[in-house]
Amino acid sequence: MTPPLIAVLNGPNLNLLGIREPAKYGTATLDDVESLCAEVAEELGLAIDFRQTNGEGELITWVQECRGRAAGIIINPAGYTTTSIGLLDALIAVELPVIEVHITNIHRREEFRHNSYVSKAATGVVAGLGVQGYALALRAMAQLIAPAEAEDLP
Ligand code: CA2
Repeated sequence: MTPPLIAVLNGPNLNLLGIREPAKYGTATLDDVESLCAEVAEELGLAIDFRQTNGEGELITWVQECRGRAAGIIINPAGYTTTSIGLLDALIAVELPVIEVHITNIHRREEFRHNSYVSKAATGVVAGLGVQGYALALRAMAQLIAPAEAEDLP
C-alpha cells in the first residue's frame, strides 16, 4: 500500500534557517529539518513532500495542488501567517487536516506576529518548540488521519 502523503510547506525566508539569526531560530538548516521530517515520517509510515518558497502565490498553488493528492498539510507560513487571506482561503478550500508550525513562540514575540489567519484553518498549532515542532506535527498528523477504528486502541 502506498503511504499517505503529507505536504510539509514552508514560507518566506525559511531557506535562511541555520544560516542567519541562529540565536532566534536555531542552528538547524532547512535541509536538516527535511531530514528530520523524512526520518519521523518513515517511522510513522507516511510519505512527505517537503517544500519552501518565498512566493505567496506559489504557496497558495501548492496548497491547492494538495487536493486529491495529500492526506494532510503541515505548514510554517512564516511571514504570510499574519497577512495572507489568500493562503487562509486556500487552506479552507482544500478540506484537509492542517497543522500550523512555528519554530518560535509567536505569542511571546512582537504583537504583529500574534494574529495568525492560518490558525483559522488549522486543526492544531505547534509554536515555540524549535524545529522539533515539525516532528511533533507529523506525529499529530499521523493520529489525525488514522482510520477511525484505530481511535479505540490504547
Ligand atoms: O517561528 C516561526 O517559525 C516563524 O514562522 C518564522 C517567521 C516569522 O515571520 C514568524 O513570525 C514566526 C520568519 C521566518 C524567517 O526565517 C528566518 C530564519 C533564519 C534567519 C532569518 C529568517
